[in-house]
Amino acid sequence: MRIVNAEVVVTSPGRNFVTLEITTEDGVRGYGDGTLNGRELAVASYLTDHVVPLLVGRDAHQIEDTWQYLHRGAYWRRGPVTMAAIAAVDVALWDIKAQVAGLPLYQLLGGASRTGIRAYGHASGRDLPELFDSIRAHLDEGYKSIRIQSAVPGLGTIYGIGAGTTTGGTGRYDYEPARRHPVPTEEVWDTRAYLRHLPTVFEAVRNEFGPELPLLHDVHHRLTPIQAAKLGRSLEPYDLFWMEDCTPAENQESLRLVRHHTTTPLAIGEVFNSVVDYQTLIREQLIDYVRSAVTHTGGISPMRKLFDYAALYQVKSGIHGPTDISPVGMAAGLHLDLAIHNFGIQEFMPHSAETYQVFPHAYTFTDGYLHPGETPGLGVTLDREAAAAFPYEPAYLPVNRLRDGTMHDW
Ligand code: CS2
Ligand code: MG
Repeated sequence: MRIVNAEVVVTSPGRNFVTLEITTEDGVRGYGDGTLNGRELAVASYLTDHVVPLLVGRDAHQIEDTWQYLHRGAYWRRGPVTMAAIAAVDVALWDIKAQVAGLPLYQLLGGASRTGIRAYGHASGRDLPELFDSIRAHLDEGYKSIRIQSAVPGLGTIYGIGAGTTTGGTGRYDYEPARRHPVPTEEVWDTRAYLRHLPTVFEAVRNEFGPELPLLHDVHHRLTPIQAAKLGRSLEPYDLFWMEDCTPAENQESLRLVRHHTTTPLAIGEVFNSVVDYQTLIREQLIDYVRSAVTHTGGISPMRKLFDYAALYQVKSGIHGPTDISPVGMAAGLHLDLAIHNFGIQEFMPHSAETYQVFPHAYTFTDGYLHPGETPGLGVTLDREAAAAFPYEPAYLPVNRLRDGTMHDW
């Protein structure tokens, strides 16, 4: 089934997205997400200038060979731009294969291993009353697990604090980290203030909402290994579902120090691009959840291998699902979530109405559980006309500096 066309569509309904549309000689269209927040045009160019010319004429059924062709054939392997581009191709081809088979994609991945996909939502607050309101609003939306992010007294804007934390009935709060600004905005960080404040927030949340509600927190790469060990230990009384990205994990061995000092479960990997990035972390049981997104890890083909490797060590999935993963990328993750055995949890930050107008989709969120739907293929399409109404706008993620001006991890 020859590929006769492949096009890259860049659109910005509320935020920027990069989507690859592949068309076969039989008129079947498949979609793949190549969105890399704040670097979108790099992936669009990689696809348009270097990959699309290689796709036309290929057999759309040869997914694994195409993956290897783009991965090994590039000579320059891995990295966020390359892997987002390859992911867009891989997912579009899986979408096509499932459409041709007349089955929802999860059926090609081994069928359903559960009836629904447990999701977690993002609650945050500039103070406790606002945080409690945000938690209640998410519980009202049906979420059964909640990520907690809090402002830190004495610091201005920090990661994860939504401008408007009440959902207003959409299950979404308007926190979009990438700002439409000619240069990145700068935030100020103080680790000691954060380490003093966060345990008091979790104590208050447990006192207010009780011991059962699964609570998650994203440290967002900001601590040294010993600081992460200290935080993990100080949060143990509050029984977190996970503490995420507690320290930059390029140095995988640094997690040995964290693991040595705390039993708080650890989730890592949203900035990783391949199974290689996890090798020591998984083999030495240094993490409990794999946070990769399909879009940033080369697609469904390598993600299946990653989850199979993780399963050997009882490590579970925790697929990354913020709004900078498009509905196409979200759907790809949901099909995997439904099929794999070692499923843990799925992040779900709903998109805006504008985004859903551009990306009609079959997946649903009901009473705290997601489902990819039963539509053949991925179950998401791209409305080209609607997409054209939202042209690309430059946007950057913020950067972070310590009080003395030193660059720090955002
Ligand atoms: C975050 C992301 O959802 C998360 O866990 O770490 O929101 C992250 O900040 C963005 O994806 C960056 O683009
Ligand atoms: Mg994160």
